[in-house]
Amino acid sequence: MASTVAGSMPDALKQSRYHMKRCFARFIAMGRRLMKLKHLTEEIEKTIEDKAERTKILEGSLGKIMSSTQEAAVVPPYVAFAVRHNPGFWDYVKVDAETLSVEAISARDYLKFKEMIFDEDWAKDENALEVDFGAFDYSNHRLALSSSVGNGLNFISKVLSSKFGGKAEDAQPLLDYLLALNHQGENLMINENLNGVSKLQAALIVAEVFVSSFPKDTPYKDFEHKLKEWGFEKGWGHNAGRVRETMRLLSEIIQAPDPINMESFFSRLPTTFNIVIFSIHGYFGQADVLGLPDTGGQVVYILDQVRALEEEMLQRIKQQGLNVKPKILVVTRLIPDARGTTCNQEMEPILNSSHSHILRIPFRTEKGVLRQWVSRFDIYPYLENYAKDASAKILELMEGKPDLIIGNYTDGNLVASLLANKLGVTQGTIAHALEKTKYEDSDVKWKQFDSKYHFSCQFTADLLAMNAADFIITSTYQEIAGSETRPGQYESHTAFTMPGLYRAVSGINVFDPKFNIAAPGAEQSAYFPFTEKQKRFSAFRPAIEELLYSNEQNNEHIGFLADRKKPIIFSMARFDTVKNLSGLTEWYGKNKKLRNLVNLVIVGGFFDPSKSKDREEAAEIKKMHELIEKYKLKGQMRWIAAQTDKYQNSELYRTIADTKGAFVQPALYEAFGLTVIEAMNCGLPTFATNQGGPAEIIVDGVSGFHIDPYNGDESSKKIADFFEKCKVDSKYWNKICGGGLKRIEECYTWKIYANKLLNMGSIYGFWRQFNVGQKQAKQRYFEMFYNPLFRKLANNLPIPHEEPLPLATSD
Ligand code: UDP
Ligand code: LCN
Repeated sequence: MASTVAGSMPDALKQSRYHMKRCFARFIAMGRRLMKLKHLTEEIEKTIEDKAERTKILEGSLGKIMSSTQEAAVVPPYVAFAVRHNPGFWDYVKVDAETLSVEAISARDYLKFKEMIFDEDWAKDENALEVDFGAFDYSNHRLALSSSVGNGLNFISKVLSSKFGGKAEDAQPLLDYLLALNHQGENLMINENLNGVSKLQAALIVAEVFVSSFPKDTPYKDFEHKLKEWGFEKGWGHNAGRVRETMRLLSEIIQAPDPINMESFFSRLPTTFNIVIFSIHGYFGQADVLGLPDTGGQVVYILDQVRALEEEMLQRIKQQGLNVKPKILVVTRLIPDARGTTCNQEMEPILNSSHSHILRIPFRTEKGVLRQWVSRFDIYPYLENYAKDASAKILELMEGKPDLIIGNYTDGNLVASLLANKLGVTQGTIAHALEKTKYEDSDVKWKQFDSKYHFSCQFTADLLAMNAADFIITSTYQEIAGSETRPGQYESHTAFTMPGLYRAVSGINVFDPKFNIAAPGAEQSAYFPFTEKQKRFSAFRPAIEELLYSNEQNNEHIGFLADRKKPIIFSMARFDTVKNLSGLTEWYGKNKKLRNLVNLVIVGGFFDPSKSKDREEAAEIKKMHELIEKYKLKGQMRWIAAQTDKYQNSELYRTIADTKGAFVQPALYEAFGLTVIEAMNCGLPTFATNQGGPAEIIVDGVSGFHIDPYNGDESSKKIADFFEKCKVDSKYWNKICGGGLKRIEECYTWKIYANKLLNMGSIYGFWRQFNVGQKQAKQRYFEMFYNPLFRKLANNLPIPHEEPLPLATSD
């Protein structure tokens, strides 16, 4: 696309040439550097001192370009700008600071400018390694509008409709796909007798008339025989009514397809009986694990997801008229030193499911099985062996290949890619939280971060997996393409560079129809409104009373609440830096008004930093102790160690609602934020970070509030204002509570999710065959990077010595 900025910027600069020359002189005066929007604005403010003049310039076309600028790479005499004028749409230009001439440049050249700041030799190396996944985008199947991003399923249904829209023979790929459908070698839907589109078409007409002669609820077995003679197999429906509808759908698709019929036909196909879900790091269990390091929402999400998927699969299989038991395996890591959890057991049935299990496979090194927990940042050297071991076990337990493999987070997604490539199975990925955008400039400054976080491995694995995947599930739009002002997590992988390692000139395209938004829910049998008195888990009341109000200071709680009459503001999270629980404590400590109005309760971590093996957790614990001392919070604040019982936690949210309190989610960045929807489900007004998913979940001022984690004073004021307003307007608290509940009902339930995901499995299973050339080329490219690059990086990571884990306080 032609650069719109290169077109408009010269005129814009010309209009205020005098000031701009001075601004640019200032930009380059400090030599090479990377400037963010805030730096550019500061420099402009310093240069153009006259406020009226400055406002005039910034409100004009130049201001518009500047405000869309994400960053600028200064390499005198040039300043190269990366301008994002809409989600997913980027322009790159370089401006000569002396002459103010403007030239459009490619993403590749822009990245080179950036590299000049951090590693000049690499930038100038003509043979520096470039990654270009875009080179394999043979088809033009790309969305064009920012507003359509994340709607891949719908788009693919439209493309397929247009492909089958002409002659009947166009439907040959669909016929081939149907012919290949089977369950353990037994044909489904049709057999070889119907091996031509016109044969199928004619047979459908006869069969539909035949089936229509039976009452709708006639079971399939009563007319199965005749259909089989004509070449039809099981799978069309459990009774005459359903079979007829499915046949009609296919006839209409062959005659003149439309996207709605297409999606509904694929949703009926018997394609998915066995699903493998990888979630490797952390402690994956059903009790006593939440809040342990690296163990949070992903575990909750997957267990709820599995139950919803199983229910949906059982319903579909029944409606297909089949007698098949679905199988879902959640494949995770077996941790011998399991800290009192079940993570050292190989198999565990998933509670409230009938056909789903957790399968645990240990990490194997040359010295044997690794006993201790490993941080998600250090996990890479084990994954290849893990994939091999998992593959053998899965094939054995499922008695064959799965129909769908879903990965979770970087480690699970990489292993899912390795396995899906090897077995030729449809693959979906879920990031939960891509790490790259959480740390500013983590790509270009990767060398600074690498010893601690191993981003070289992580970003490479992410890139490989997102390209290998047939479809990508996200929880929100912002995860893919961000917001007006902030790039999305996937978008940040479009073009980036890690000088000395590789330059990704085309990493991922957010307009790729593989992206789909399917938001999770919260299990409503646990998270229901505080007003539903008869359902409440009253058995937990004494324990919660103890947790919140007992004066004792022990291993489970410190601090106390002297004034029980005050409402409580509550937060709960893993003790990662990014969760910013210490930030919230500091805001509270500093804001006298807020301290007068409410008490603070924090749930997370434990109290002895020396007992944490997780770097960030230990630092956060220390900081919390310091803040409690500094602001003398004892008496107004209660810090409770991580809580692992979901039902008790749900009652805790409701108890906070009883105090007419609020939930606060202050994260510096939150990919989605399950606690936000848990709190909202319980009817608790919620203040959540404007950085990431919660900004999309909550409509500010209607279903809760947004807060800016980088502006603590403003955020704590907003919370205090809310409680003041509640004092004068007795209905206000209920209004926000009701707004939150309404929002949840409309958008965040597991039923909607499971239906969408199974539809994706079915349609993308066909789509990958439809685009087999591109798929194979990408797979080869994947191998080319995996073998010499990723493997080498992963094998450089240290393997820890065997050593006993320190006892956890919560054990
Ligand atoms: N959680 C918990 N106990 C704790 C901390 C968190 O049960 O001490 C649960 C919380 O209720 C939620 C999940 O862990 O279900 C955290 O998910 P979220 O999406 O908020 O954050 P993540 O930890 O995945 O980054
Ligand atoms: C990981 C996170 O960090 C959260 O933002 C999500 O809610 C959670 O996974 C579930 O997807």
